[in-house]
Amino acid sequence: MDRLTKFRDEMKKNGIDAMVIYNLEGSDQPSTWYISGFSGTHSLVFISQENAYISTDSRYFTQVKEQSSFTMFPITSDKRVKDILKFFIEKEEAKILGYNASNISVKLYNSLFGDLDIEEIKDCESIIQNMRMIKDSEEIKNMEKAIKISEDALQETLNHIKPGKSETEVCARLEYEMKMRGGELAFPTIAVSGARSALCHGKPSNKKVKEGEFLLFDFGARYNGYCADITRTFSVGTPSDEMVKIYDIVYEAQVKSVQAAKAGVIGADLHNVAWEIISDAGYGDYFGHGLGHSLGMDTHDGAGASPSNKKEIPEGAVITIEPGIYLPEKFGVRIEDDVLFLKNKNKVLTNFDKKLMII
Ligand SMILES: [Mn+2]
Repeated sequence: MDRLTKFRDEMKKNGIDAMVIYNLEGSDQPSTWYISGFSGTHSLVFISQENAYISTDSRYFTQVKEQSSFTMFPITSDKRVKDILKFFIEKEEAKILGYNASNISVKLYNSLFGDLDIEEIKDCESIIQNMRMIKDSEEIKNMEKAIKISEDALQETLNHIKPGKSETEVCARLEYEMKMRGGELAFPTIAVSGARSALCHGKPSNKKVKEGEFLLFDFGARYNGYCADITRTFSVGTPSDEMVKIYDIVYEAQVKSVQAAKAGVIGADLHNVAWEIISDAGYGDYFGHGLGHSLGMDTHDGAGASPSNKKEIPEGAVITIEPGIYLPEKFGVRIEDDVLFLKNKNKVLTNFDKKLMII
């Protein structure tokens, strides 16, 4: 079944006549791209059972026709977004609308939906989120390509790391290598070393990388709309005994969690596989985040292996598995793979070696 047909089935189940997806300067670019094919940063998508429309402004008139099969209505200075939305509603006689709540600010909600001639408008973002969570083979290919770009870039970057280089420099090298291979950045790269590696989402600084420190990269390319998200922690020169000990615990937690990953597992249960190993080793207080999240057109595009997710992870989901231990003022270790959940098994999409590597 194609995406639009499936989407319309779900619209019926949710009792809506039409779905509105408004993408303002990229605010809902992934869902817009997913359902309409249009990857630009400004558009109004309107889907009813009979028709599918897309509106954009003059920056994108050529691009939208190339990318989307939806009927195009141009946004112009005398036909603003609101006028076009009213026109769609009237034309399709839509009384109950759905929209993607997370990607609309209160201000935008009021200006866009404030005085429409409709009965109801409700949050239906779960429709597209649930669909996006389950990847088809084409999507997996794009993710594998994004991962390949990322891993090749990391491999090359290792040749350029020496004590004395700053975090910013090695970060720039990694991002350059991803871009040179045709990738965009899925998110700003994390490259942190020494005590700064204990900052889970630290920003690269001008701190210089030193012998006997960890250097942690959390990074990923985006290819054709799909993201990679990988973390590797390297030892620059010989690690201390404590560094090796912590790395081994994280490594074991990561490997065991990957082994337990398969379709149907409850997100929180999978998180607990890692948490118990880390906690039994005495470091439970230093693993503060969820084990992993759904990955796709967004870096965090749905529920994953977190303590709060009591639902089963569906077949076809790609979830990151990324336990970590962060010792404040000392160092941190995280190892992250991207894992495709299948019936009774999984496929680890990342290939980069994850044993402790000394560089
Ligand atoms: Mn991640």
